[in-house]
Amino acid sequence: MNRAPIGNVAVVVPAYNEGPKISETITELKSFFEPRNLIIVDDGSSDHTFQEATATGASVLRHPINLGQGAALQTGITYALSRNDIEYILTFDADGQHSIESAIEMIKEITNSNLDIILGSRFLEETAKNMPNKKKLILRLGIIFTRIDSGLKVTDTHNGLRVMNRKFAQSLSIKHSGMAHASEILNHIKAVNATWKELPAQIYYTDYSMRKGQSVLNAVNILTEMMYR
Ligand SMILES: Nc1nc2c(ncn2[C@@H]2O[C@H](COP(=O)(O)OP(=O)(O)OP(=O)(O)O)[C@@H](O)[C@H]2O)c(=O)[nH]1
Ligand SMILES: [Mg+2]
Repeated sequence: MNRAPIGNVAVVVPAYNEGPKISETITELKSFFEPRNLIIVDDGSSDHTFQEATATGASVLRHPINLGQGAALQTGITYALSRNDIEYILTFDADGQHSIESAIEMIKEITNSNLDIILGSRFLEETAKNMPNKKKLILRLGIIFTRIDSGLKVTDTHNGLRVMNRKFAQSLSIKHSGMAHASEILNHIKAVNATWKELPAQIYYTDYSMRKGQSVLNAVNILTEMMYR
């Protein structure tokens, strides 16, 4: 794979208490992106996430208190848009679950098309490694709800791997500070009639990500947050 730095893409990485993993995630991203284009948003972590991220030379922003993944993404996107050289924004999780190879494919596709946004999907192909069955079931229910709610025929929901062009990012203003922002983005695609597609996203379920990740109870919270917005 070509490892020349990709100049006009900013990578927004929301990070909350990812001290054990953040350095590794950024180091991998640095093989493909210039460090200044890696925008890490430390979401009020109480561990050493900020120090670890800063030591890598990436651009690190910090929320003084924990605001949630949606708020962290919006902070990163706003900062990326303040840079005139940025044409595309990739969102990429800090916890090591996302695959750079999938992200690069998505970037290639968006730069060679006139799509506004490309969404990573765990279900387009079987690309979710070791996903627990309980999680699969919850996500399947979430997808049905999301299809009805957004009117988009998506095959996945609440997947943090996506790439958008500048125009779409400028039109977006994430209001849901927590995890329901993913549905908000889909609703926004519909609202502004954006051009979109999904591409397969390899997602790794590791002991670390599962210890830290979203619980089943939180899936119910997200649904409730979406219904009463
Ligand atoms: N849980 C959580 N994550 C946050 C927050 N702010 C930023 N993040 C980051 O958002 C990314 C996704 O969070 P996860 O909790 O792993 O959510 P997920 O990947 O959708 O869910 P899992 O598949 O269960 O891991 C990670 O990089 C987190 O560090 C927050 O307030 N809470
Ligand atoms: Mg995760």
